[in-house]
Amino acid sequence: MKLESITLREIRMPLVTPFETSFGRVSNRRMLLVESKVDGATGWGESVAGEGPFYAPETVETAWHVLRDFIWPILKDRKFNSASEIWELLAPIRGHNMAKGAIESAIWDAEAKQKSLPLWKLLRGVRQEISCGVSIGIKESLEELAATVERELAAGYQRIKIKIKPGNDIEPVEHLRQRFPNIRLMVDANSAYRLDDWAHLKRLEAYYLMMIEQPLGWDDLYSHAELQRKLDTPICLDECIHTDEHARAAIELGACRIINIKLGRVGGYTPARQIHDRCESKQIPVWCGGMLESGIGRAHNIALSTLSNFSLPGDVTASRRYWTEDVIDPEVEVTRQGTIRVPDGPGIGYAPRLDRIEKLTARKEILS
Ligand code: OSB
Ligand code: MG
Repeated sequence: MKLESITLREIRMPLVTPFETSFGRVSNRRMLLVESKVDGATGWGESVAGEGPFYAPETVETAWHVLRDFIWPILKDRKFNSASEIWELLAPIRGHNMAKGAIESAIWDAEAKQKSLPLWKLLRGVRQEISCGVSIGIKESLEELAATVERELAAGYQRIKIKIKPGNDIEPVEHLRQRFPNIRLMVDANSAYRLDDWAHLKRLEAYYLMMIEQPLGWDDLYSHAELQRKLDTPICLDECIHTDEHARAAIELGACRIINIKLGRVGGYTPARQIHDRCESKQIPVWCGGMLESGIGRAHNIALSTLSNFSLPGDVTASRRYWTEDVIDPEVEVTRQGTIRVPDGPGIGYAPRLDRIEKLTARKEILS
């Protein structure tokens, strides 16, 4: 196989409602899409880098720079046998996983299309329907939060995750537990606490949460191990797990009992599957996180979620929760049971809407 060209596009899309986490609020998403041509087949990927370096060190700008100036020169004219070799070819570049994940996933899509196979089958996925939960941002009031939860439950979603931060944690959790005693509930702090806050975090244990996601420092495995020893509730790591080595360390240190896998955070399908397989062998369940993706990234998250150890509902949801109109056809839809039926078409199984993508494009560069 040979990569003939890549097209980088930055698209801008306003969110249906602003999304607030402990590290900030986003109303307009900027997303970098990668279109790759491999032996005549076209594959699509999305970089999940944010507008600023607040979730992870990368941004839309750094991803663009690294794709154009470092990744493209390595991959152009390079022969490879399958997309599974791309990750290793990019090993000389340290970090920049979101840039790597965007192109790596695009090449997987192209390979699947070339073989007329759904991507999830090429990846060794085992399920045709995935379970969905929702991630709900920090809200102005408890009433607004409860109304949002009510709506998502009515839509069928199987578990509720709310964002928390210091000063906005115990109260919303207590309120939701009183109102919805039996739902599967969890929280995500996006690194807003310090180990010193452990006694405060322990108060959350009164509300039987499924897990507490990423309470401490974005790269601080050791403190999470100390915290996990003090808590009965499982810690789930997100930000901390950017390599398979970090996953290994986290598991061996006892820093978490669950891992959230995001394609972009770990650099693509090859590392995502390594982490998935490692967790499976250690009986650590995983689920697929989300990064407010357009339909392209959403489609990839669906394919990833078909792997066997994705045994907990993920943050992969219907297009309409975030976008008035998505960039794929059909849009991602969720059943009344809170599941997504995995498409059976070749590649990601959703067609990019080129007309709409072109309209949303703020800049574009073709490398060939
Ligand atoms: O921590 O999972 C996170 C969104 C942006 C950055 C980080 C996170 C999130 C979400 C949203 O929780 C998940 C989604 O795409 O629905
Ligand atoms: Mg998270």
